[in-house]
Amino acid sequence: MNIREAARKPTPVEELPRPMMGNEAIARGAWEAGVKVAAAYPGTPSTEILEAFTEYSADDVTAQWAVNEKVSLDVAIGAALSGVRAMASMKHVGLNVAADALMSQTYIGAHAGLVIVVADDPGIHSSQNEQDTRILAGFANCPVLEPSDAQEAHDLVKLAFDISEEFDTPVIVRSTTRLSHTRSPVYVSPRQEVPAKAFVNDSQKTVAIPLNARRAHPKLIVREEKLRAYFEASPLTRWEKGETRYGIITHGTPYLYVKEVAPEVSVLKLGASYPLAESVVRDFAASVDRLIIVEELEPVIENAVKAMGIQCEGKAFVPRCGELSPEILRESLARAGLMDTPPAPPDLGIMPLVRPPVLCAGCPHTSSYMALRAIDAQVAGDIGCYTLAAVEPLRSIDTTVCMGASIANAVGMALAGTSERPIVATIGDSTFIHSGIPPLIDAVYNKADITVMILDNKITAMTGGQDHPGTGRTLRGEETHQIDYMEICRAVGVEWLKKVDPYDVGTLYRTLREATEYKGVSVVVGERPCVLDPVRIKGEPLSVNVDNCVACQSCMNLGCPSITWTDQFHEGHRKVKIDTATCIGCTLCAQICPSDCIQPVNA
Ligand SMILES: Cc1ncc(C[n+]2csc(CCOP(=O)(O)OP(=O)(O)O)c2C)c(N)n1
Repeated sequence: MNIREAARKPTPVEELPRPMMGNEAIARGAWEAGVKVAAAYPGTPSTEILEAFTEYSADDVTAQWAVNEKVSLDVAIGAALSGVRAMASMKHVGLNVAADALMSQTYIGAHAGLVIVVADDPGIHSSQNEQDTRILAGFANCPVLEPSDAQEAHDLVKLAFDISEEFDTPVIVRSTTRLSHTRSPVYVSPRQEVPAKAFVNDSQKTVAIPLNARRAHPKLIVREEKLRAYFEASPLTRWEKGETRYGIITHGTPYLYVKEVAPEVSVLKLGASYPLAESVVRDFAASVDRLIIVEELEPVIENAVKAMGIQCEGKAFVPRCGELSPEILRESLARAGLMDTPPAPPDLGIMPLVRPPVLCAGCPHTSSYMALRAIDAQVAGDIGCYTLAAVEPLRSIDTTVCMGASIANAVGMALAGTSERPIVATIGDSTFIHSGIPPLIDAVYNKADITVMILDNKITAMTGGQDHPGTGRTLRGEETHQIDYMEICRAVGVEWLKKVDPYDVGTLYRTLREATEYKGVSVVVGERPCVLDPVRIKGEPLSVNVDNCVACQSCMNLGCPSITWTDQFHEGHRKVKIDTATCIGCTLCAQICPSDCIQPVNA
């Protein structure tokens, strides 16, 4: 019996599989498993998991955006301890935010099923690092299941709920960008209603005080051994017999690359990478002449196998950074002398156009960063679409560390006293709610001398436009209380506070200059909705009167993708034009044009 047969219960009602993205399959699997509560904070590549729950009835599952990942996990924990199946989903760096809860919850247990889906981003397609969740999971003694495709993602999420309840532990299901965002066929089943249990009602178990934690820690280690025995006997650990000249232990999506590149060799597929199915690994190792570990990112399996005293090779040939692919695996196995070096791809003599990511035409963040550059601010940035202002032509962000870091980074910069420039923290609305409020309190409390600019575009734009408490709408589009940033700032003691429209360039410049001249914490809220959400905003486009253009190229400093070069010159400098199909008529370029040559098309 393979994993699919083990996990697929009852018999599927649909004979034909549905094409599903990994993230949709994860939500479907959770829904089928009877999940009652699902919470998440958006983050690529995990965002669509929670969004997919809107396909299902709110009577089946309450799915909601949390303000950050820790809150999402805490909500799921509360629900599981209250007796219903619950899930939190997040991107890999989200688990850092939720780690405090995870580290104690593995001591406490799950009661009803508690599943945490974490989507890693090998290759850093859309993240600030490429950390490997398996390390944090091992650190927390939390079992990890690793699907290879959408069907397994669906099946393993269901199985994860069963494991969680049977072993009384949270279970992590680890996805990656490739799996989360790839569509493949999935056989689905009906929902299984799981009766709610009573609230756990055992404070010795659920109150993490030293006395209880001291008792829980040894139990956690016993549980790890039970889980190991379970994975050793489980179809999750699949030995596919083949040639034994060398054998490969692998996991997750790399399994698919192994089957493509070396279909003839013996493979041990680990559907659970923590704890390791030790006895099977030993038998497998003894059955092959050379043991190769093919894993994406860190040598987690390799180190565990070596710690068992078994000789194996992995990261000596397989890259530790970046995403694997069949091509990279072929090169790795060639480096190990296990196959011929693949021929170099033919030189087609053409290079794909290099297109760096840019802020959208009309993005309200653009003028804020132009203004900050103009006043020569030292800018502690944060994470969001606006991070693109770190590169040319806006090039006005000096640091970006992680979500919510900007304000406290600015406090530190001001304390260091090494800069003559005004210190400004810039932070998006969603990020401010995620983790910007405590550092603002800290700044006021410690009498910092900084300016904070909240870039309120009324959406979580970076991850595709999710609602949050500042939009006044829930995941399912219902109206709810809408946060007022001015009120929050006043409540924490900010005394210099102004709201501006980033499309009003003159007022924006003046306000930022005044704010930075203030001694203490000043806050500027730049309020203007994202041009892409909820519907693409499009006003009357602008055009350049080329005859009047003096080629000063000031408008080019906006980095607006609608402004392009012409073949005409003025005193040796190239003139510009506006692509009216993409221009949304924000007028930022017209406002900064010194020769007044930019006007609405129909003016
Ligand atoms: C801990 C963590 N969670 C989630 C993300 C993914 N992420 C990056 S920026 C961002 C929020 C962006 O929204 P906002 O601050 O409103 O800025 P915008 O993109 O709208 O300009 C999110 C959710 C992340 N990088 N780190």
